[in-house]
Amino acid sequence: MEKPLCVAWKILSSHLVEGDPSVDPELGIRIDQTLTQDATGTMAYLQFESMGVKRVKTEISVSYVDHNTVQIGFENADDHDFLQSVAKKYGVVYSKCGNGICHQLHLERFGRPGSTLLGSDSHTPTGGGIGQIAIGAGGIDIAVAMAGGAFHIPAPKVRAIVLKGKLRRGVSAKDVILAVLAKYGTKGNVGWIFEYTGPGVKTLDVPSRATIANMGAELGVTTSVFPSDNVTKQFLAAQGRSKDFSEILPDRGAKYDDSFEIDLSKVEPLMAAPHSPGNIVSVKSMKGTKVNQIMIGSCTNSSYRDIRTVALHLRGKHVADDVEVGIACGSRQVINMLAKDGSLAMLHSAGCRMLENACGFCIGAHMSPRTGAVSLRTNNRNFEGRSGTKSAKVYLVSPETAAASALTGKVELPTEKPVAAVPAPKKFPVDDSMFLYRSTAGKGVKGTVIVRGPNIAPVPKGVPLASGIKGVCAIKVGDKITTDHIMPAGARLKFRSNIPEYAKYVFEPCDPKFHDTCLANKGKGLANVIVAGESYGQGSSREHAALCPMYLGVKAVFAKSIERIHRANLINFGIVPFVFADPSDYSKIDAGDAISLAGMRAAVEGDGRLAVKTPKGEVILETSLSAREKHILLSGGLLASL
Ligand code: MIC
Ligand code: SF4
Repeated sequence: MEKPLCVAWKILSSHLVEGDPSVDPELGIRIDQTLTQDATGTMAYLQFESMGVKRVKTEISVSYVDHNTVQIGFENADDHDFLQSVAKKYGVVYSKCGNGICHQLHLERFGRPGSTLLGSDSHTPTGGGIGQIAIGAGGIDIAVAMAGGAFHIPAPKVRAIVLKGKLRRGVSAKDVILAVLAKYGTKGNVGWIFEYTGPGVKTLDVPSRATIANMGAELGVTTSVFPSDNVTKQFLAAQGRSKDFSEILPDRGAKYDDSFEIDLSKVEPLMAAPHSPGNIVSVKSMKGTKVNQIMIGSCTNSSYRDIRTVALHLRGKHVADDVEVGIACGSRQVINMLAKDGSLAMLHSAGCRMLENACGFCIGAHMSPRTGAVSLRTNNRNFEGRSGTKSAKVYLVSPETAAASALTGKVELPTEKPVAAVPAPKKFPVDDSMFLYRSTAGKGVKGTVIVRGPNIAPVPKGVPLASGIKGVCAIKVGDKITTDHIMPAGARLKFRSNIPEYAKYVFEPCDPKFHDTCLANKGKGLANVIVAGESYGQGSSREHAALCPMYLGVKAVFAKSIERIHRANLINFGIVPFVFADPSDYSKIDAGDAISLAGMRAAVEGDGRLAVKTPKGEVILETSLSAREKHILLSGGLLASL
């Protein structure tokens, strides 16, 4: 790449192993670090095992346990044991359950400016807060990266988000990313990297930058990145990691494909109204709305800075009688700091329920609100039903708005009675005792036997794409179908390591009969097709949203548009991601319609154009595939293609 370069291209070009950004639509990059969490990790490691590689080949790979921590029944504990033994065997660092949430922990202890990080979780871009190119992907892509393979991204366009000024008291990083979401929404950003730059950047500490980068996932971008500057240097020094620091600033005159300026001093407290993180309204406009529940934490807002700010709001006061407040900190480090400075006592005394330092409420695995509740939450997604209560109205807010509202049980403006800013700590207390196998990282321990309880089922493999297939529309869904609709989490999360069992719940919130319909069609030799509207597969990186449909005989998705991670997961599991050449053709297909897929293999081999006959006439579909993607699809998925 030619200078002057922005931060994103500095890191990408130093990791480029395949493709030329000026001509190729797809690039391969070398991955330095990987992370997995337990809910996606079991599949990632099962797939890694089946690749026959002896040990991980990355600079560092970390296996976190933070999602499936409730342990009602044997399933979660089975998964933990499996993950621990795999980590030991293959040279992965294992973060024991109870250590904290993967993104917060990785930022604290491993994130290195200038490196690449690939994680089996869509909020992996949190690492952008420390100057990493950190990307979320499906588990099998992480397995490939752990085995030393490249990761492929569409050659990105980079948008500069130019920050100037300084946030007012009571306004914080969450409001900034909500302002970005207000401008760009949750769709139409596929293929972009958002790079934060400008004089306002230095006014934001690393946890605040991480909050912004984290929720970039909701924009649907490839990732978000901040420069690595003096603020980063101070953060790493305070974590005892000065050796990991390197300065990465944009070159003077760096070129961007687009830019947008935000004057931080003008940002208002904002909230995302039900049921989309892109549905932004001002807190002012909602002031006085009765609230039933307030949940604080998640990988977006669970740093010491965030929870200490909440404690300062609640100090010497009590939460309103008719509101329940739950707080989940991001890590043991955060909890230890809050214990030491008295914040924990302030929060307990104020009547907050202190939860485990895990994903919990964010994924509907704890404290689901009551029927029809208004729940204010500091996490990043408010998809319908994700809280575990379909009728609940979840609003995403900053910790400041959450805390101010907890006191009255109504939506309050945090700028009216702001608390003092929490200064960036000079020294964080470091305790790495729950990171196991650090000394054998990259080497592994010979003779380790992998522990496989009954919850660990073998991973299914796809079959090569046949020609002359007859298909049927197994389901027709609308716009913005998230991976939570396709493959629900919450109470179903414990089946992540058991595909035949988990597959029973595909599309449970949309059509509980989907599983039976698909198996019946499969029994008749028909291929299942999913028909969808805009932004199909928004949200998480869970490859189960492709793997379980593959298991049920789904061979193609016809959508108006498909989100980045989900599209990659579909290809990885041999499901062809088509878009309608004319979006109005969506109305020509209904559930149960016969669809001839006779030319699908030829379309994948050729230019990606497929004409299908439906009862309402011909429909033209398109898919734009790289040679690598064609090979995977024709083979029946990534695992089958190796
Ligand atoms: C999420 O926030 O939706 C999750 C749960 O963390 C997912 C991962 C998963 O489904 O296991 C994600 O963000 O990728
Ligand atoms: Fe966990 Fe929620 Fe973050 Fe996903 S978004 S990693 S469920 S805290």
